[in-house]
Amino acid sequence: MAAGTLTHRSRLLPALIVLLAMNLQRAAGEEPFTPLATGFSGQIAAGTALFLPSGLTLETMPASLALLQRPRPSGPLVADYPLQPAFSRSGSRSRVTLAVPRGTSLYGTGEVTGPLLRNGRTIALWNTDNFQYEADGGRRLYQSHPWVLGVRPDGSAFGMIADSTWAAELSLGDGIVFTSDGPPFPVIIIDLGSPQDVMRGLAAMIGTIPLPPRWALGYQQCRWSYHPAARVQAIADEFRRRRIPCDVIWMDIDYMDGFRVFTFNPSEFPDPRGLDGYLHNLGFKSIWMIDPGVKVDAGYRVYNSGSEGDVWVHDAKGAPFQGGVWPGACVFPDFTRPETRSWWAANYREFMAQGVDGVWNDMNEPSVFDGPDKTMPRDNWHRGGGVLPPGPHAQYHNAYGMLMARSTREGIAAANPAKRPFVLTRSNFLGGQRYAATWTGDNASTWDFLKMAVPMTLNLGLSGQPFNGPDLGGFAGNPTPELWGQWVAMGVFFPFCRGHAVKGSVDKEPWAFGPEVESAARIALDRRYRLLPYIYTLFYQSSLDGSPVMDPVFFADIRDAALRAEDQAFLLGEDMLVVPRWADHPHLPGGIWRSVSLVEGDRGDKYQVDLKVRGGAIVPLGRVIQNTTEESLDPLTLLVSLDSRGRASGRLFEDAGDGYGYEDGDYLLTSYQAETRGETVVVTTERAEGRRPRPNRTIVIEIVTESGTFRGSGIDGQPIIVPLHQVRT
Ligand code: NBV
Repeated sequence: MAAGTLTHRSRLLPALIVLLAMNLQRAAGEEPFTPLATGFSGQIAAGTALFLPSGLTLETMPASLALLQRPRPSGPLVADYPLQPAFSRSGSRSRVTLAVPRGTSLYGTGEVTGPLLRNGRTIALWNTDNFQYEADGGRRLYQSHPWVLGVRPDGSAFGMIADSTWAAELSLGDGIVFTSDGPPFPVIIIDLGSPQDVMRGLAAMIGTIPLPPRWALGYQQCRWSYHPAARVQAIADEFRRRRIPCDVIWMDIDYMDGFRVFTFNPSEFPDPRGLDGYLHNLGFKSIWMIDPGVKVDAGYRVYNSGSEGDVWVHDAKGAPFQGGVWPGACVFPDFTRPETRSWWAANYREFMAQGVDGVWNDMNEPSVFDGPDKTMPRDNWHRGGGVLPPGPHAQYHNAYGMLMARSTREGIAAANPAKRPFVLTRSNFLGGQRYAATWTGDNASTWDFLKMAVPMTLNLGLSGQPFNGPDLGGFAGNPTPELWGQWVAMGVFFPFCRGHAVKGSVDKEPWAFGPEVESAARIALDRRYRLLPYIYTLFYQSSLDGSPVMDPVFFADIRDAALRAEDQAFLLGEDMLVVPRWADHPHLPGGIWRSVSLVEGDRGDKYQVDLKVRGGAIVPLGRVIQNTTEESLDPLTLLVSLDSRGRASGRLFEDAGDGYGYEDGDYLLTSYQAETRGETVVVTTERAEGRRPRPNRTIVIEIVTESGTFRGSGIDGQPIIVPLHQVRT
């Protein structure tokens, strides 16, 4: 059904759907939901509408944690706005139902197990520490994104935000049904021309990722845990000795003194500053874990200073809630309170002064070993403050990790004001990409988890969180060399690229599986490092407008129905198509896509994905480097794949890689263009933005064609002419 057809029915449909839903509930013996009229609707941006159920007004609507700012309607809703949510209520539960045109493909809904296409799926929004995604059949994981993207058969698209942090269920049967355990909530609908437009529309509402430091796009090596400090050094040395690129080594919980956050184990990590210095000298960054649970210990300064200000979440009786985590009995910062957030942020000052480069917030669902359902009781009490009202844990549970990540980010930004903060959080909420990147928690070293990682990462990207990825190789269990090899070959094309391993498992570093897999890992990582200029440009774009970094294949042709469910292959930006070796009859987009080689040996290696470049694209490549502190852009390589008219274009963003100079113009964004003229291709600089001087460097041109690769070179900024009949490989 086309959007236009729906318009005529838009007044009737919501009522019909509510009636249908009521009948279904009666049959299931549930208390029926009764309709709640729409009290307000108005336009807040082009194609974007705000709907409030009766009882809420623009003045009384609750402050939003997801949205960048309080929506201010610019006018009434256009008369033929095609989508009309229907509100209803049952006791203390509230619901919104949105009819979707027949044939609509649904996506998003955050961090989810199962396929890319979400039609027919139901998930719970209740952030859960879910080891191997076993609890509740994987229907709820560590994060909540009350957001659905819909793509109609004609490629036009829309999305719906149900703006509530309360425990909820999101069901995508015939339509979209979001049922919250809390009071009625605002709904925002974004109806625009394409899914890409809708993603930009979502970003206009919830913000984008801040531009990460460039090093955060490199490969990262983790394990629970590398300890003592000498082991960390040995791992770092090994990467450099074997010439396997890596930018970050991670410190998991065992570096702490008895799992007390903001402390270092005096015998195993007596000199964290020295260790960080050692890593920095080798071109590594260090990331250290901080959990939310603070050990109840009268001799511990963090516990004492927190208790002085009573920064903790309270139980239903008004006393600081205590629950067991790694250190034993813990109290938990109440991040809804501005005072708590500043106290928490201040703890990072001394911590970061040890040379720490980034922070990893784990266990922040929050995970409480001895609590109900492994978290806090729902009637625990958050005191709020500022724009956030006080409320029970059932209201703030899903936002706990996001508020923690926000406070962490503020803390490390204040400690190192000249650097871009890097925070990784396990738990988060819609809009939380403003504060932290994420990984998809405790997956396992199995083929199923490897395959599931693709749709999971894609759907998170389609929910406003582009900077994410799984534990490469799988966290729990022991992978076979074959599995680990496949995982790294694919994983180097994920936005966040980190290998990790559970305590007690076999070694999972790139060299741990024998020479064949080590060589495959080196080739795969060399491919990522060559692509970093392209990937960094994608992140820059994402930081501007919310475009995902890793895209579903259907983004290449939004009208091709065959692509809508493809979730083995994926796109990295618009120009690169990644087809994993294990992909079984993937549906690939039409048009010109040419397989390319980025490093020696990648074409013949049995693990490497088939990497294709779109006809019409110019992809900037750097040199193979061991880490991002090395200069990689001289020579700069432009990989040119001509379209059917013999043309191509592409962009490169470059800047200092850290800090905020780029906000004042210290960057260079170059658009390169290639055009066929007779028997030659001429590559020119079409446009440049930013006031960073153009480096005096060599450009190597590689024109990939069906009959081989033609090469040429020249000086950046000057036209380069490549004959199409000479040197080719
Ligand atoms: O801190 C230990 C682990 C960590 O390695 C993992 O990445 C987190 O998801 N952490 C969970 C706590 C224990 C997991 C069983």
